[in-house]
Amino acid sequence: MRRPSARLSRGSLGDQEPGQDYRGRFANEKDFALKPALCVAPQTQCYSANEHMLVTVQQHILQQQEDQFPAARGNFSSLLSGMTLATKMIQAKIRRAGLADILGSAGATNVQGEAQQKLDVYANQAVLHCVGARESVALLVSEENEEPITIDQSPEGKYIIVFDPLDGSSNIDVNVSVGTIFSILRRPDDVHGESAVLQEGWKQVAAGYVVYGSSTIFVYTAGQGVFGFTLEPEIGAFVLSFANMKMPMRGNTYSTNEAYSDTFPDSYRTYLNNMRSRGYGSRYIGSLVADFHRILLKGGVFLYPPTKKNPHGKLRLLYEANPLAFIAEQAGGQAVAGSQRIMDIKPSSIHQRTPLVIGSREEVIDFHRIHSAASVGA
Ligand code: AFP
Repeated sequence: MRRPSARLSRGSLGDQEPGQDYRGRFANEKDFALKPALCVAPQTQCYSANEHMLVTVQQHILQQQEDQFPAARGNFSSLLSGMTLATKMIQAKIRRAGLADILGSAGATNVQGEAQQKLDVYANQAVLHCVGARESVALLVSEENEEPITIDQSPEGKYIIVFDPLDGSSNIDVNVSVGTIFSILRRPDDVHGESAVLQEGWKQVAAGYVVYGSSTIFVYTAGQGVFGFTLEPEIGAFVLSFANMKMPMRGNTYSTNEAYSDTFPDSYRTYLNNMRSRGYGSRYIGSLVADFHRILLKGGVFLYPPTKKNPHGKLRLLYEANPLAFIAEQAGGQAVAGSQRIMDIKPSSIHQRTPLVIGSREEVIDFHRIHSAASVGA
């Protein structure tokens, strides 16, 4: 793939990424100090879009990196800017669903054996096009492609982008929120192809998602807190709307496909019964990004357990569970697969599935306690 020169101005993050010291830690409570103009709050702070004080996602990333990595070359921020461009293209198509011929099946199945929607195909092409052309990309891994796509095998190819271009796509035809999820990894020296991608989640350099809902929101972490930006349609830019996002320690809802609960392992059923007996409500959209976004803002827990149909869980470790786990932990929450922290799982294949329990810290601790007791008793 031919790439244009994409070097950004001095001061953005390039060779140096945010700290990668996530090994063995459940929650990273580090606070991140931004310049006063961005006004960090200990709790998630909502910004109303004030035209005199707009902070775009690009400005925000550059400002973060200027403070932390003054010698950086801009490669990393260029990657994130490629993602925001792709997601703006995707959202523009989604907003025209029903007007243009973009609803329905594309007539093929993807590597997961799932029917590809026309918008799945478009979203995949948009990300491949916008991110693949950026300098420093070594490999791209998409839910929609069986094999990793090699872009640059030279030492200049430093980053691996793993993504689900359109999560929840079976919901598009009925006008329900969908999303894009991505994770950025550093390619280990002299390692190429699939083995370069098979890294534990704690090695992620950055992760994020976009939820195409009543508004379009971009949420990302580069290991220094979680920040949310709302697409301002008038100017076509993502504008800072949630600074230093923190997930509430508890919520009052759980999110799972209860239709499968008869086939959940006992510990998951015990945990659900426990929550019901404490008066919890249920909310399930069936679009992971949308379900997660609600939990990030309001607290609670999302569960996709092993089921009879999917004994290893349904969700994908590398481009669904890991990026959301990174964001959850950065926001003070947690994410596990049974008794194992999601970000400690060593992947064995790029499309590997995993069970997932993710959400507020206290909720996941409750689950973990019940699950561990059941394992000991078994
Ligand atoms: P689709 O992309 O095929 O709609 O799948 C969405 C998804 O991967 C994830 O976004 C949901 O949380 C989960 O599947 C829903 O699965 P169930 O339909 O089995 O509840």
